[in-house]
Amino acid sequence: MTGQVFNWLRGLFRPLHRSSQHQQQVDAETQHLALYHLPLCSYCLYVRRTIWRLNLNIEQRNILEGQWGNELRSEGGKTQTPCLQIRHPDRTEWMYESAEITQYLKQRFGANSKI
Ligand SMILES: N[C@@H](CCC(=O)N[C@@H](CS)C(=O)NCC(=O)O)C(=O)O
Repeated sequence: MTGQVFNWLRGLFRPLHRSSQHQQQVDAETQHLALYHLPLCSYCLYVRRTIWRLNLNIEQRNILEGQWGNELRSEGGKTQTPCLQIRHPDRTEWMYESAEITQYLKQRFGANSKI
């Protein structure tokens, strides 16, 4: 019981560990994702923390820099952050809600995921 509590607590402060082969597989999948965000937005912070916890290499695009703000508005439809861009082979998906994004990432890349 104490061991379970300890593992749970440790998990809160350490990113998910994967074998290097598994991490490479995950890295290949996250190449198709990008997070449009603002550095001080609390919703973005929540998503960035999930990305850190899940040990994901996801490109982060600050909408105050370069073309990212314009691209988010013109292609995603609005400038709200956070927004996860998911590049499928045949289309690009723009996922806007922080709760939906974190749930999607946990399901796809969490400790109990198939990958
Ligand atoms: N319900 C959204 C709220 C996100 C939100 O309000 N983000 C702010 C920045 S912290 C924003 O983009 N505001 C501008 C807008 O909504 O157009 C979520 O949970 O992701």
